[in-house]
Amino acid sequence: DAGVMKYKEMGYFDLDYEPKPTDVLACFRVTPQDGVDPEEAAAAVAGESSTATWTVVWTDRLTAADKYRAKCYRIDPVPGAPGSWFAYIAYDLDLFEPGSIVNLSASIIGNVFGFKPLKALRLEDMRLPTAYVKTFDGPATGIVVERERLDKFGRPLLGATVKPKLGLSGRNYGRVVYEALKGGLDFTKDDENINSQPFMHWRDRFLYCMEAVNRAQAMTGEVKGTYLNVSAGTMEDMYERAEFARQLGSTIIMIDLVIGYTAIQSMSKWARRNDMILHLHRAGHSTYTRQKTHGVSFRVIAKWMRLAGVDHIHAGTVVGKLEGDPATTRGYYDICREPHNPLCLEHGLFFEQDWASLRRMMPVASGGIHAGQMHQLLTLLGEDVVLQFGGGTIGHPMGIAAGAIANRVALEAMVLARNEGRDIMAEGPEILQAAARHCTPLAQALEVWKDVTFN
Ligand code: CAP
Ligand code: MG
Repeated sequence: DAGVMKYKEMGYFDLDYEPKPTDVLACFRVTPQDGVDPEEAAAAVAGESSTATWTVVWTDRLTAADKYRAKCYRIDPVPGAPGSWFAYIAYDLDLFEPGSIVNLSASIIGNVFGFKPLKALRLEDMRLPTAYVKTFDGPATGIVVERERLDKFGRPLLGATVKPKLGLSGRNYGRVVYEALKGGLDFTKDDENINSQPFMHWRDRFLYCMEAVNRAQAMTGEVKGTYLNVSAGTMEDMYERAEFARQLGSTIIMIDLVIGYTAIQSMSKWARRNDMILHLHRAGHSTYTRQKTHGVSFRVIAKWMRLAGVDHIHAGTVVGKLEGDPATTRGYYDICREPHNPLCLEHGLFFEQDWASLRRMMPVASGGIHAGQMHQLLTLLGEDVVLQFGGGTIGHPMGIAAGAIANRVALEAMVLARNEGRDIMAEGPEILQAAARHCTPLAQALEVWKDVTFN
């Protein structure tokens, strides 16, 4: 019954409160049930995500309640969406255990999303104060060191997810990796649901993949990598797999978001100790990031992951098969790559955020992209990004190596044109066609996928 809510009266709503530089700030999109006062609903969100229960408790007076209570300090109607409000809430730093995403998330998204007086609730963004950011190590490797280890500069990196997703045996899987790397890709990658199934034990996959990496390196004289997915049912299994990848000389390992925040932080610490690049596939995120009125924005997940310390993170493509508009995606990329994010509502950034020297994450663009989109990808996503073509490499009519050649030539032609000062967005198709006159695999790729757009 909404009538019993007295969160405002209990001090969880204070428009005069000025957030301290050390406060953790959150912006929620609140959609109250019909008849519920929006200010009361916003105060309830502050209450439930900090100290409150549904009634005053006797022990309240045994705490510094004024300090521990979160406060809704600002509330604005959501433009163009009657019935929804952006509620800004401040939390004292003392409410959070240092260096623990699990503790942060247990507070901020722990109970409050199921609260009856709310029709829907979405965590839009957070400001993490420097004092809190500094309790995390951040990415183990970061963009600068990754480029140095790979000896690759001045262009996006190229990758491919091995397809079909499931069912290849270890030996055939290794063949795909070899062909793709030999053709010109920098990386190949396990898919999110490749672990240790009956058709391919993880140890076989690692052995065949690393054999492919070593042969491709010898063949091309370039550093190559393959993201070995170490995600597993227990930490013990994950450490064992990561350790084996290290022994085989892999530069990079992969984890899935679904392993959970604690496991991600543990793997990040392992990666830091072992000089390993850590790739994160955001498997599962759309279950709670996609709806505009309910859930958690991916920008919040990206911020948490930079704290937790992954080096690569899937962050969208704009032009591919998966949901994502240009302005919002730009916001995600800025969270990954910038030392400091100014407030920018157009890109969905509700707060200024300083990263306090935490290393930068390499965003990964993946999902339904192909060589014919190279000008769009470079223009929209910039240079510090991994462009990953799964179907767009392995689906090439002349084979996997041809698919890789097509992507590498398209990329290099585009970077060259950009460096010559040409407007690649406008002239992109022309630049690709010109390059394709000297590269049959590219000509074939442009022809087969010419009509493939997902917009
Ligand atoms: C891409 C992919 C990736 C998604 C993840 C897939 O394959 O392997 O999992 O791109 O999405 O299974 O769809 P293709 P996101 O290159 O063949 O499309 O990066 O947005 O998290
Ligand atoms: Mg996949």
